[in-house]
Amino acid sequence: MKTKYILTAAAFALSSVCFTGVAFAEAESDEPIIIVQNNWTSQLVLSNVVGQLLESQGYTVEYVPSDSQLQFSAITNGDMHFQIEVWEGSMKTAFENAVEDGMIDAGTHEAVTREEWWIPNYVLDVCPEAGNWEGLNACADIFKTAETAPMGRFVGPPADWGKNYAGRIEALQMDFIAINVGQAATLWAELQSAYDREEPIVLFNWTPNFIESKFEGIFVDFPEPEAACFEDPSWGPNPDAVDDCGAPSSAWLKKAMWSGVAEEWPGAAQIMTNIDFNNAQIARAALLVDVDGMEPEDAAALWIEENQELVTAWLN
Ligand code: TMO
Repeated sequence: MKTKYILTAAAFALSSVCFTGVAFAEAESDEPIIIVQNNWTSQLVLSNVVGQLLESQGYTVEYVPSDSQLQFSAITNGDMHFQIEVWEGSMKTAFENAVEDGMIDAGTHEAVTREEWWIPNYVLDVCPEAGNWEGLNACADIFKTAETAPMGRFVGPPADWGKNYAGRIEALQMDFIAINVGQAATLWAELQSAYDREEPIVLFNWTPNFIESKFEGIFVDFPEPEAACFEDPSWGPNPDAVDDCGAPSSAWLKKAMWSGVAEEWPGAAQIMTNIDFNNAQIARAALLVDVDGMEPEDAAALWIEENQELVTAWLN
């Protein structure tokens, strides 16, 4: 029943936007447009949104999985063509290096993002200053597990998300050990299990995400990063170390495009440039999968159906 409804919704969504681009699509390359996919939910849904919109205009689309750091060289040299979610907090350096090598910065989303250590609000009952890294560190003991004792456990992201929390912990001389999960689902399973029992937990999280609709909590503030944090040991709380800062608390989300797209598929390049997500739209995409249990393709079709006016504007 559910699937049928979704497919019908998708058919409606696509039929109503279909006619707008057929004329220009005919003059363009028949080669498939390769859309990069990463291993977190909003990216999987929104990459499908892009793909389904391009298909509605007559383009052929392929999805290829890639690593959030290594993807940029593939986009630079044309092996892959488009990435919908480039997060400043974890990908800025790899992205900017690729742009220097000729990859196209296809624009900044309206969304404001953050990727950082995060605690449920109930942690503040037992550690009122935990919203700041020094206050959190003073309570490291309550986060210890058999694996990390006497240090606290920080539940970190999969290694391919380009974060080096062990380095930050060392630079800030914190009493924590980063235990990285293998996949995003494990982050949420650890959170759910702690949350159900109101056990202290500090884990990697980001916004926009489905988390904010399901769990109450806050990001932990670290020193705001500046270029000097990574180059100049004297900068920041530790005068003898680089990396003694957090990720930006108010960060950009960008799109990345192969430089050849504008020539091969000019209409598609225009659509990719037009696409612009806000926080609520991205959180909704994640929620359809992580809370409602939909497959990313079906979630994308429903998302398009829910945002007809918006997508029509992008396509015209
Ligand atoms: C790139 N991510 C949103 C998972 O931090």
